[in-house]
Amino acid sequence: MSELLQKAYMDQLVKWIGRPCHFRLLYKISRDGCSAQTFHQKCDGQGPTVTVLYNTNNTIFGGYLSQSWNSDLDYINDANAFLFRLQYTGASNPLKFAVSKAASAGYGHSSYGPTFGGGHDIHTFSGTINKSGNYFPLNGYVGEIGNSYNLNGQSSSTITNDNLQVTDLEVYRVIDGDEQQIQQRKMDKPWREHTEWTEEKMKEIKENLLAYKPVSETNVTAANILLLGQIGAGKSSFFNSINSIFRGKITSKACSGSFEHSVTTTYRQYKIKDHSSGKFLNLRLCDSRGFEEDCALDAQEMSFILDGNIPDCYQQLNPMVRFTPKTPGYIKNPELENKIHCVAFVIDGSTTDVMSNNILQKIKDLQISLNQRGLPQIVLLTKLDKICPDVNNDVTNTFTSSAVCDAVEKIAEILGLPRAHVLPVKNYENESKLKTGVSILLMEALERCLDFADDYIDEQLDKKASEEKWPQAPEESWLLKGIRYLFRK
Ligand SMILES: Nc1nc2c(ncn2[C@@H]2O[C@H](COP(=O)(O)OP(=O)(O)OP(=O)(O)O)[C@@H](O)[C@H]2O)c(=O)[nH]1
Ligand SMILES: [Mg+2]
Repeated sequence: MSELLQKAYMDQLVKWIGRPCHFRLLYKISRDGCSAQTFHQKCDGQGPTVTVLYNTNNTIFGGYLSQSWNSDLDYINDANAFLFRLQYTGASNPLKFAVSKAASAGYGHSSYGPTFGGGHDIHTFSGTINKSGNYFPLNGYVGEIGNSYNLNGQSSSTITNDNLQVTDLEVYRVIDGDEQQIQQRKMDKPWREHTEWTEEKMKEIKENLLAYKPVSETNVTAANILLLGQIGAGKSSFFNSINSIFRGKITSKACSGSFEHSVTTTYRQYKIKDHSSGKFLNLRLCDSRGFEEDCALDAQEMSFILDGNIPDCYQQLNPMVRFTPKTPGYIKNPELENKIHCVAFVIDGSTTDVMSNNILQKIKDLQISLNQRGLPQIVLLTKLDKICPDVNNDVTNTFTSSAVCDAVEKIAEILGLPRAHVLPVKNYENESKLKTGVSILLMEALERCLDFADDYIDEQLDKKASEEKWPQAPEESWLLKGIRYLFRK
């Protein structure tokens, strides 16, 4: 994703606003599309906001309103509003322009993007603007700047270069309080019940996992859990972390890291071996290529993975080369044993605020085919340590951290899943030794995946039993179909 306001500029805005506050991104045209409708959907009624424009001269400017945006076709009265310039033609050059006519500080119009001042001082755009090359040619104007704001000797050209070709436009909600303090805010009561964080508890969960067998009355020997999500979200690290726990030391069997393209290029159905007993757990963690911003998901390939047609170790090297029934290794008649039994979306908890629409759409499209198959979905919310400094110090603070609670609620809402389906985890990534708390959180998440997988396997058995009891009507012959067609009303 392109621009995101630099910390130094955020600090400058906090100084101008004049009270401890921080920012949460509400709307970003490069992510959400440039349309007045979307702007109002995301920003109306959200309280104080900062609007930031980044033009192709490398100038950053915008405006602050302490009152909410609305679509009332009326001016917004705001004595605290101001316009600002943060950077001019590539160089940091911050200036604040206080409102001079508070009664017309902003203008709320359902067909307009963010608009400041009577006249208007800054009218960003109206309707919908399509991207042209690497910028959005906004159809508003900045030539009237100075009508409702005091320009202190500056002009539209020294504030904006008279240029409304922007690489991005962002609107941030201004939230009272210092971010660090808010992130560290401890809740009086845990937001989710959690038992103990003891060594005994860890052993107990480990034993439960070792004793796990998929629901009886099937020939399914292992539950298949598919890890899906954006590149770099921590899919391979989740497998490595679980593997480390049963290995008794930190290992990194699956390649992990941060690159522009997915580090994982081979579809793997990893088994996990408990090194103290030499036994394998009755589950497979299926690790796959990460979703990429500019690369379409191959729906057919995904169906093959879900339905168990794709073998272990299939190279997903080139997303342009499709897997077909002719590809060597294709499993023609997969059994329930080969199918995926639970899907775990692995989502980087530190990016829930800036997840692109593109990636979200990919997940939502996928959810449709998962729902059609009745496949249970879970979210493994990773990188908790990056969401909350307290959790970074000690993961046993996870369930009293308001920042983690917010992230869980947010992702549950975005994906339309119950909050209980979102499981916060911290992968082993920087540790040299196993830690009780980290392992408990990871293993509890795995236990939940297995519960869900069991539900699915059970449901498939029920379905099969009722199909055997009530066989489906045989397919109508073409002759009958033809007769029915001829005599239809
Ligand atoms: N701080 C922190 N970093 C993590 C966590 N989980 C994973 N990482 C780091 O995030 C980066 C990406 O992790 P991977 O496990 O390779 O991510 P992936 O989802 O498998 O990515 P692709 O295979 O590229 O699709 C690595 O540098 C990991 O060390 C976590 O819980 N906390
Ligand atoms: Mg990976």
